[in-house]
Amino acid sequence: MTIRIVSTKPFEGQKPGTSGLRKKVTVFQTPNYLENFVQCIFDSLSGVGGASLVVGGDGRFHNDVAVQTILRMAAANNFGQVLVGRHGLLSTPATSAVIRKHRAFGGIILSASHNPGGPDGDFGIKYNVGNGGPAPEKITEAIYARTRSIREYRILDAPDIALERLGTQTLGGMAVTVIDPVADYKELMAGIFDFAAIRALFAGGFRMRFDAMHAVTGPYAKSILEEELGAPAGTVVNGMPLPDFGGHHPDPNPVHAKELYDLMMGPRAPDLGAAADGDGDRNMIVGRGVFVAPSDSLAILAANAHLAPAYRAGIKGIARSMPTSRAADRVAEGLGVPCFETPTGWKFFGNLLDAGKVTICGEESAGTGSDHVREKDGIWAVLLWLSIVAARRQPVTQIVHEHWRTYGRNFYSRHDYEELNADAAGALMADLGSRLPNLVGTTIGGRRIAVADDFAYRDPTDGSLSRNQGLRVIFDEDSRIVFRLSGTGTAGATLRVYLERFEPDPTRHRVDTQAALADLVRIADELAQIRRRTGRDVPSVVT
Ligand code: VG1
Ligand code: CO
Repeated sequence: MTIRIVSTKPFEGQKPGTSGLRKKVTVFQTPNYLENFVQCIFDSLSGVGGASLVVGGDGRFHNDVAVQTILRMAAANNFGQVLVGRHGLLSTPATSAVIRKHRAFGGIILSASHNPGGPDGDFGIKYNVGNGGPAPEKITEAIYARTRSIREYRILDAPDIALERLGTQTLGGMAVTVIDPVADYKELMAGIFDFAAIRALFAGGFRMRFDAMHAVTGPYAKSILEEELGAPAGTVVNGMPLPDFGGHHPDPNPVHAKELYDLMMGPRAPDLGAAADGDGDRNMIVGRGVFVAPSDSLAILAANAHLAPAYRAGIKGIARSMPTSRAADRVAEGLGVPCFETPTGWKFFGNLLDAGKVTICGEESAGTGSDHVREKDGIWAVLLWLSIVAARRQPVTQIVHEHWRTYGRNFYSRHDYEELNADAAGALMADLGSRLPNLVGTTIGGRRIAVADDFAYRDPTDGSLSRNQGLRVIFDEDSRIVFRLSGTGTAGATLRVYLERFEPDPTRHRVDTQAALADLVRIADELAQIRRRTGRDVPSVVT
């Protein structure tokens, strides 16, 4: 087998966003497009000779082709071993777990997460480092810089690896070990949770529905919930990973997981509804008649984590992304532990977790996780919820309502304006950003602005500074509006408007979220001139 050195030219725009490089499948199918990016990853790392790499993806269209290419390139770039999930499948949190357990040098995850798949959908690739977490900005910036000067890549001329066959095969001088994508992850979960307690919960008649959205979590959920924990067959729906996710967005929210949501709001609702996204790092939790907002879920999981064995001694701290509601801050305060506010994207949690400063992390976009891996973890969140329900012997609804009574409620919603003209969206942000300093101390819609700034974050462990992480407008009486442009979309620009208002009064906790936030929605439009600048009267997605 020979190593070919292929000459190539740089592609525009191979800049990793919030979570890796995401483009249309058709872009990734352009000759050399994937190869260039993979070579730039390898070129940005030192010491890969003889090292091991983990490779897997969420099973979306093009996953199989990309995996074979990456294997051949890893062999040509002197990796010693690749661990790859059977059929090229590995969820994002499982990849993180495998990297850590096998002390791999790093990993490549093929996913565009919650974005739609199929030949006309999206594809993505991201690199994770040796701690199991997404590459920090220093590395993603080096990769991007490299994409602008790349001249050649290395690839082995070799036949495809049989990805359906467990065990070790060789590719040139490199070993390729096909692993069961679920085994290591399941073992990790068994060490964190009291499986016997959850088994007893199901044996006692507790019923749930888990919607895998035809994405990667199907095999994990079936193996853990149904086979290991005794949930009845049929608990997991849409459990077969499909290249086009059955034509849906594998995004676990009330809009895209509508069938599950409607079931949970209806008379035949089981005790718990849950769903996960394309690559298995996000989760949605719904109780009978109550949707648990992701920010609330983070706060509730943090407040109750001690009910699961791994967290029995208490948590060290909580970290949340800046736009995530401040419900978690109240729990941290109550527990007497620190709460960190980071920019959007899981890569910012890695250092805090490595330094042992925090145990639980979360984002408003339905991601929660802990120090067991360095990614958010959908199934973990479901298992922690099940543990809490089993220990407290209360329905989800009651747990949520009691939480609000104890800590107050942070009404929270995100309004997305998708596929905007990128220039118009950029101008909106630039204009608002330039006006922020003058807004402090002024009053709008009867509310006084206490803080208005462009969020910047200095990492407390390595001192690195990340600027332009979202525009914040914080009002006196504990309400807040945040404006950000998405870093994961593939068409035009997406404006995210995050709205939050704290309500201490329990008699007003059952109000509809959108009604509770209605005046903040008006203020957001007045501040940023959303309708005028984007031509949109209403957001495309409200979560
Ligand atoms: C979105 C979410 C962010 C999340 C990111 C990756 O980013 O807002 O919280 O970390 O997706 O999640 P953005 O830049 O579009 O707002 V995943 O599950 O898509 O890897
Ligand atoms: Co995801």
